[in-house]
Amino acid sequence: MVGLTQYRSCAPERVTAFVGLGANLGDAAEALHAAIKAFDDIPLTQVRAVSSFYRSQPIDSSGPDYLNAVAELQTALTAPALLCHLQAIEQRAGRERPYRNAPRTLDLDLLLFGSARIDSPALTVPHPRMAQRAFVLQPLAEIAPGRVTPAELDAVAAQAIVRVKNS
Ligand code: A4P
Ligand code: MG
Repeated sequence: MVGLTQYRSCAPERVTAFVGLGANLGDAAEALHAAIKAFDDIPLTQVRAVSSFYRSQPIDSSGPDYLNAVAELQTALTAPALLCHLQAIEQRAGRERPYRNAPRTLDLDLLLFGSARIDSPALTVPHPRMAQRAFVLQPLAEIAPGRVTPAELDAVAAQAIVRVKNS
């Protein structure tokens, strides 16, 4: 008889991933809500938590204020496969890339993928600029306090950011 442990080892490994959402063109709140709904349709993936939405001025970018949030996903996909689905959701939201850091209808960044460290041409994880940004660290700390240290939050405390209702 095959033990339960042996069956468990056949199941795909599930990883906790954190995705940063951002938008500052069009109806940004609607874009974030639609993206969160679309995460449920990513195969082998579930939404575990979503932060409040946060409003802030563009950093190294331009245009209207941004709305940002962070979602916790559990997935059995690989990191590149998850990124591919995130990019498809961006495209469906009308994302255009006229120049670097241009205003955008929807940006989905893979912030963390378990404890993985990835440095490939198409994917860097942890996201290389997340530690510099209150609009990433504050929503991340809200849903996963263990993933952000007080020192990291202190380092971005001067960046003005307002938590807004997300319903
Ligand atoms: N890529 C590599 N690693 C990743 C990753 N971890 N997650 C590659 C997602 N993509 C990753 O991304 C360009 C390429 O990065 C992709 O082809 C992918 O293979 P992109 O989304 O086309 O371009 P981007 O969004 O301009 O780049 P990125 O790196 O997301 O920009 P940043 O540095 O995150 O800055 N101010 C406020 N207040 N709120 C914001 O949300 N966002 C930005 C974007 C600037 N200022 C902002 C905000
Ligand atoms: Mg991006």
